[in-house]
Amino acid sequence: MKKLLTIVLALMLVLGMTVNASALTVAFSQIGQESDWRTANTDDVCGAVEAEGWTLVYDDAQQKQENQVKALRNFISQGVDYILFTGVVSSGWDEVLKEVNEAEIPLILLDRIPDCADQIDYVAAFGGDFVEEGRRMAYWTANYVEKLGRSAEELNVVILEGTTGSDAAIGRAKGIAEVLEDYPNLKVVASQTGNFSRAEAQPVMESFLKSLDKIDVLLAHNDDMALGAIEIIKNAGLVPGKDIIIVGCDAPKTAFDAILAGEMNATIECTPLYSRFVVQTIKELEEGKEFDKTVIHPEEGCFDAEGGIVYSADGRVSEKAADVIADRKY
Ligand code: GYE
Repeated sequence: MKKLLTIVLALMLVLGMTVNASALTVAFSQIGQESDWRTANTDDVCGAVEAEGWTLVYDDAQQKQENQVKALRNFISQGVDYILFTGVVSSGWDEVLKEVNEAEIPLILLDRIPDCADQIDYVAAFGGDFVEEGRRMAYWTANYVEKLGRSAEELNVVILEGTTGSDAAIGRAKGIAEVLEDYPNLKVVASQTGNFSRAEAQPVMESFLKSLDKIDVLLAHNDDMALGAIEIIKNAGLVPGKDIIIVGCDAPKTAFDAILAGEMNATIECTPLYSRFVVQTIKELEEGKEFDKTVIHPEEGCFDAEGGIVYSADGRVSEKAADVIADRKY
């Protein structure tokens, strides 16, 4: 009899906990599906929310700000418990995020942080350090060029930019420009958006190749655009990774494959794996913990074929892609 009671009590406890946990509804306003990074980010965050037994309300805005605004207003009228938000562009969110605040729904900012972040309330924020990622792309390139013994040569650089007006593209452009100022031999001869997408980067790369006599370096704001450009470079009869030094950003497995194939030279890491922060934050908020209003940037590395290239002002050194590819999670 006592044993039965213990089992019933234990069952009630388990059920009680499950009921409580699944009572949470977590909404996620996602940008779209433009890249390997984005797919990994969606899978990671949505998978983790569901694995916790929480109800997920997911919206894919298909790169449109107005769709995100609509989604946020829907989340408010549904009375969700948490909102996860990343903005396709950085400006124009003031009004709708204030509405989220007025509805007193805890807001967790992920990835691209809106430029009005200081004027609104959010409970936690986790995003990439995009300016630093841009700097790293340029540092790696300058040091690689030096290793090749080409520092005295004038090299033409083209840039494939991310989505115009997005935090990630603005930051990376800024970081690249800042560092390249110190390397006048690396001359930016063209810079245009490829919207963070393989397909959209291809015609841009094609037009670069048609209009410029010589391209020595391609800096792509993400690896998808670098991978798209690699095909175009091959079609033009050039050897990617040799005739043109190619550096991207994100570090998904697809970029590692290109590095191992010798077609791409380096990738600066930008992790899409935010679920570990999201789940822990929500659990801690549920327990009453408060967070500082600050944006947390995850630790990130840089990967290339040989390793050993300095890629940051504080002397960080790249790792060999072949050594870490087996453990890549995205
Ligand atoms: O680099 C790119 C994606 O915002 C950091 O968006 C993200 C960027 C990422 O589509 O691949």
